[in-house]
Amino acid sequence: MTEPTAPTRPTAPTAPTEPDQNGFTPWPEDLADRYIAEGYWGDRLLGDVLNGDVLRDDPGRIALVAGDERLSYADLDRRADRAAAGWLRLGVRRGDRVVVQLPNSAGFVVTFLALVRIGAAPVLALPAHRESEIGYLCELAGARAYAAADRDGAFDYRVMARALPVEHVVIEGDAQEFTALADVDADPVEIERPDPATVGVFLLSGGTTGLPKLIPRTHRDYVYNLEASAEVCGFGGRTVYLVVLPAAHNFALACPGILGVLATGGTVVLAPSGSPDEAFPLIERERATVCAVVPPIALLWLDAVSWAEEDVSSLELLQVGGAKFAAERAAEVPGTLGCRVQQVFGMAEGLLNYTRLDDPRELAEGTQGRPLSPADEIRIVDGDGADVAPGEIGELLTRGPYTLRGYYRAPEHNARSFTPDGFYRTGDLVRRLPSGHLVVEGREKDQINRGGDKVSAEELENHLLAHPAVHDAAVVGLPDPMMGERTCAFLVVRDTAPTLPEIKEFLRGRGLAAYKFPDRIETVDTFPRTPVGKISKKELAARLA
Ligand code: OOB
Repeated sequence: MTEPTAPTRPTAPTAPTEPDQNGFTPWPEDLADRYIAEGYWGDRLLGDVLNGDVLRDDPGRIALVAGDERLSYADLDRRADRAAAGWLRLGVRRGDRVVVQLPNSAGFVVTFLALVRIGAAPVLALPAHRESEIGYLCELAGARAYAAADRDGAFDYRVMARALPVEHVVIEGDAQEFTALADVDADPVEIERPDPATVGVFLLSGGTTGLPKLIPRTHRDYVYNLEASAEVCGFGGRTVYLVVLPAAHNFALACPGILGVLATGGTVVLAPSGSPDEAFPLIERERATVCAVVPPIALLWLDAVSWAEEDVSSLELLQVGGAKFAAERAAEVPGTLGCRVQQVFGMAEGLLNYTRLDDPRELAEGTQGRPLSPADEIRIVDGDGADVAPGEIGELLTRGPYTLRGYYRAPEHNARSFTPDGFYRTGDLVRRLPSGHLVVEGREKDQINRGGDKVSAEELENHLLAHPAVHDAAVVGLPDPMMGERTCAFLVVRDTAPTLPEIKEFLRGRGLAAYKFPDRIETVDTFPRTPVGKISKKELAARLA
C-alpha cells in the first residue's frame, strides 16, 4: 500500500463519466496491466477498424459488396461518419445502447461502424429474434433505440417495434411512421473518442437459462479478437470474404469475419444466406477466397458442388464452426470443394480456438483447434472442479484477454458461470491433445446446438409450460445427421395432447424465434427422475436413441 496523498486540487470532472457501465464486470487491474504491457490490448477502437493504409493509399479499393452496392474503403468510411452524425442528431449519445437487428446488408455494416464511432454500443440481435427476445433485450440493455429491417418474409419488424420500450425506431427500407435508416445521415461532426476500456458492443449469449444474456465486449478486447484472428487466418489485401451467416453473429463479425477483413484491407461480400443457390453465384462472380459456415451449410455445399454449375474454385479456405464438424466430413472438404478446411470452436463469450493453416491434416480435420492467444488460459476440470489428467475429458474453463468476466446485469447467473478466480465455465466437454488442440466431446450445459443455432432448454421449457394443456416439459437434443441435433420436447399433458403444429403456433404467438421451436414432441405420463428427484434428461435422450 502506498501512503494516501492529499489531493492538491479539487478533482474537476475533466471528462464526462462513461454512463452506465455499471452492469459490466472489468478485468482485475493486475491482469489488465499485463494485457496492456504484453501488447494484447492497445488504444485501437472498433470505429478505427477500417485499414488505415488502404484508406490513405488505395481509398478506392472495394471494402463491401452488398446486393447492387459496391462501397470503396473511402465510401464506407464516409458513410459511417455521416451515419454517426445522424445518430447523434437523433439524440443517441456515447454510453447509450442501441438494439440492432439488421440483415446482411450494407446498412448493418454502416450502422455498426457509426454506433461504435460515437461510443453507443450496438446490441446485436439476430434477424430471427422476435418480440420475446427483442422486448427483453431492449429492457435489459435499457436501449435508447432499435434498428431493424422493414420485414423478413411475412414478418413485419415495424409491428413489433411499436410495442418496444425505446425512444427511437430506425427502419431500413419502408420506415412508415419511423425514421428511415437512410435518413440517419448528416454532415460529419467532430466526435469525442470513446475510452478503449469501455464496452464497444454487446453480443448475445447462446443461452442456458430462461432468458437471453448480454455479453459486453470492450473496444480493446474485441479489436484484439479480430486482429489476432485475421493474423492466424492469413487475411490480407487479397482476401475476398463471403458472409453467409448472420453478420450479427460473432463468427461472421469478428472471427476474423467482416471486421477482420476490413482491418486487413480485404473485401467483404454479403450473401443473404448459405444456400448454394445464393452463395455459389456470389463466390463465382466475386472470386471469393474465404467463407465461414456452420456444419449443416458445409454438408450442403459438399453435396451441391457435384451438380452446381458455378465455378467455386476461387475458394481457398472454408472455416467451419458453431457446432462439431465430424472429422470424416472435414476430410472431404479439400477434395470436394478444392480448398482448405479450418475448424473454429468459438463462443460469443470470448475464447476462440482455430486449427492453424499449417496444421497437419489429422489436426485440421480431427480437432476443433487450439486457443487463439498465448494469453488464453485453459483448464479442463472434473465435476469437483479439479484438473483432469492430460488427455482426459472434462469441462473447459477459460479466461484471457478477450473472454468476458461477467454477463451484463446478471449477478446471480454470473455467480454460477464463473469460478471465484474469474474463469468462464463454458459448459463444453473437451479433451486436450499434446499439441494443445482441443477435441469437443460433448456438452454439460442444458442447451441444444441445432446446427450452430443455440437453444436454451430452460427458455423453451418456460414457454411450453405457459401452454394451458402442458403440465410439465423437458427439452432435449435429438441426434440428427444434418443438423447435429434437433430439438425434442417431452411433455406431460393435462388431457388432450397438443399437436406439433399447434405448439409451434402457440410459440409463434408468444413471440419466440422460430429456430427455438421444437422439431418433435413426445408425450409421456411422467418424467424419469434422478436419485435427487431432478428430471433425468439423460434417460429421456436415451429413449430417443
Ligand atoms: C459460436 O458461438 P456461440 O456463442 O453461438 O456458441 C458457443 C458454443 C460453444 O460453447 C460450443 O458449445 C459450441 O457453441 N461450438 C462448438 C464449436 N463451435 C462452437 N462445438 C463444437 N465444435 C465447434 N467447432 O458458435 C462461435 C463463435 C465464434 C466462432 C465460431 C463459433
